Amino acid sequence: MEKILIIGANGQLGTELSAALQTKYGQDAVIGSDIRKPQEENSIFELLDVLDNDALLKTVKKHKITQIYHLAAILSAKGEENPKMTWNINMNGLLNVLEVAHYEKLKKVYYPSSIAVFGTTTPSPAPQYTSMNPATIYGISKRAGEQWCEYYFNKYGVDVRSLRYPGLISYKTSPGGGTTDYAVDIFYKAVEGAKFSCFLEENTRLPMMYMPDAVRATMELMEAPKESLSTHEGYNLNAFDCTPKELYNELKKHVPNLEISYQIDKLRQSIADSWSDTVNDDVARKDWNWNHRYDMESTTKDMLLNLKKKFAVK
Ligand code: AKB
Repeated sequence: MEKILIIGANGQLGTELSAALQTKYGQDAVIGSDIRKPQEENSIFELLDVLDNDALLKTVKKHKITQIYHLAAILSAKGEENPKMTWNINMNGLLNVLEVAHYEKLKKVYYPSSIAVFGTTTPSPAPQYTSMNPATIYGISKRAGEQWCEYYFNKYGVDVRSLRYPGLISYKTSPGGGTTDYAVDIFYKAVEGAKFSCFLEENTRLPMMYMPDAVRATMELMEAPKESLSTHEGYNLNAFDCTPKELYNELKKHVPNLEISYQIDKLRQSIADSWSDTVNDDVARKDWNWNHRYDMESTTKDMLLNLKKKFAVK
């Protein structure tokens, strides 16, 4: 029987991945953990700081963990406020997880990477194997993390798998500290009837994905036969790409009164400018049959529907 530990279970991805894993493996098979308690405890939960390797080992032994999803990280914009702290959390957290996976002979580890590993020398669309010169400490730590994953796989046989997520759009839990966060905020403003102030320029194109696709991609990669995987670094993952102006125009079809203004945040604009505007995910499509289901139009419809429901319930 699988016992899955999710580190960073309260975050944007963690909340939804935990629920999906509970549906698949059963409520008792998923142990959520984070540095703070969740607002609602829907599963077995442990307070855990991934930098505390004794506590991590104890949790793994206590619950007889077989798989870890290590989602805790500081994102791109927030990471620039304190680069050394970001490196410590993003890097040493992963190393603690890889060590425990190696010594406790865990079956699998999941490590999320990001389009932040790309840089200004990366061609567009970004190929799977390409020039990478990440400009943020978050991107540097994700790229180094991918290489540590490949190293632990080759040297110790730790079956660690990873995806390079685009900006994730979701309605259950908000992201925090990222450069792509505007693409979530705009939906909240549309539903609240408020004016949206965008921190990126109107023509800044970035890769995006709706959360149901991101959760399904993660589960499909984790279930794929090991022999079919050609890399244990992060797989490129693509759904659609858009600019703030295009997303705004799509939203206007449903919310005609929505207004937008642009107050550019220099830091986040420079981060977005350093990233690839679109990625090529042919390797994921070939190795484990990845296929996205949501484009910008269907994401917009579903987001609005669900956010309206969420606010109506309150
Ligand atoms: C961020 O904007 O930092 C994240 C990411 C693309 O990894 N959403």
